Amino acid sequence: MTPGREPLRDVTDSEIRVFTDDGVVHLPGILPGAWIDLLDGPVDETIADPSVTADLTALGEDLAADLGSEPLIDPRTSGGHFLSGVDHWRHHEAFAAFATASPLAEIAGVLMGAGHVNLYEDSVLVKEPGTAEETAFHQDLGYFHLTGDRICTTWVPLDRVGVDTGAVAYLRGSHLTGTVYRPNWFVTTDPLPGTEGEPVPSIRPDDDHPDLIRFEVAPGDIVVHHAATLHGAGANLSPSRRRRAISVRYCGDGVRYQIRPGAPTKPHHSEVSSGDMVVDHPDCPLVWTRPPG
Ligand SMILES: O=C(O)CCC(=O)C(=O)O
Repeated sequence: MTPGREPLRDVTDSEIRVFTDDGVVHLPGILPGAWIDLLDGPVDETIADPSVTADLTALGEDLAADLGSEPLIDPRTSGGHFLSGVDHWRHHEAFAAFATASPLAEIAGVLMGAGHVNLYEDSVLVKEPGTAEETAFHQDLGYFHLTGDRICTTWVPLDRVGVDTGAVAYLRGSHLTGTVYRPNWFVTTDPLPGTEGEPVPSIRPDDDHPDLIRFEVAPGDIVVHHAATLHGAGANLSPSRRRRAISVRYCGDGVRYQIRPGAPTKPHHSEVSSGDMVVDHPDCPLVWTRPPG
């Protein structure tokens, strides 16, 4: 049976303020364990299937060989793989339930002060034990064909994650600058060909920077960041601990399509133009509406 939409607790006013001011907030103990249990098997199934998941470790090696790119590697470890896929909700019942009928959409809507929420996409992001690749600093907005303020990512860990196993690091307040940064390959800082935007500032997840923040998280916690917040993640230095996470990305009222050259497209993007309002569509469904009152 699919677990329900009820979170374990409400989002507090102070958490809404932190999200608004910092562009990221850690919500401990909010997601019922039944959702984690439901996703455990599907995530492993997904990363075992190369038709739906990319091996970003191999991609980094290919980019280094073909383009002379420099993968962002932590030399203290090797042997693990960074695996990632996108839009699993379109093909897999458990991912679809999680993205459309879990507490996530309401949590995103409340944090964004939205009247309604549409699903943009989901991603699986796994760093197996000994994964040397960092996640290059980037801003989600440059990958999304969207513009507006109410766009966010909910990062949901399936394992305990700390600094040594690939915690995500966020540049506090970076969502407030209005800058759109050029998307990169995730495992190198090279921009995706044909994309536009400002170059991402040179930051590594363990830089000693006063505004760089990371969270120790456990299953049941969620970290939500604004789509304009700069972030990246460390390597997984552990020889035995996995770092599995699912990101589900949402947008709310006031958000319009903005077709960004070179960024990855989805089927319905060919049917819309820059400036069109995001409305309910099978590829970008309405998943939450604020109750009256
Ligand atoms: O999990 C990671 O390594 C990066 C996550 C991320 O960049 C995202 O979900 O937007």
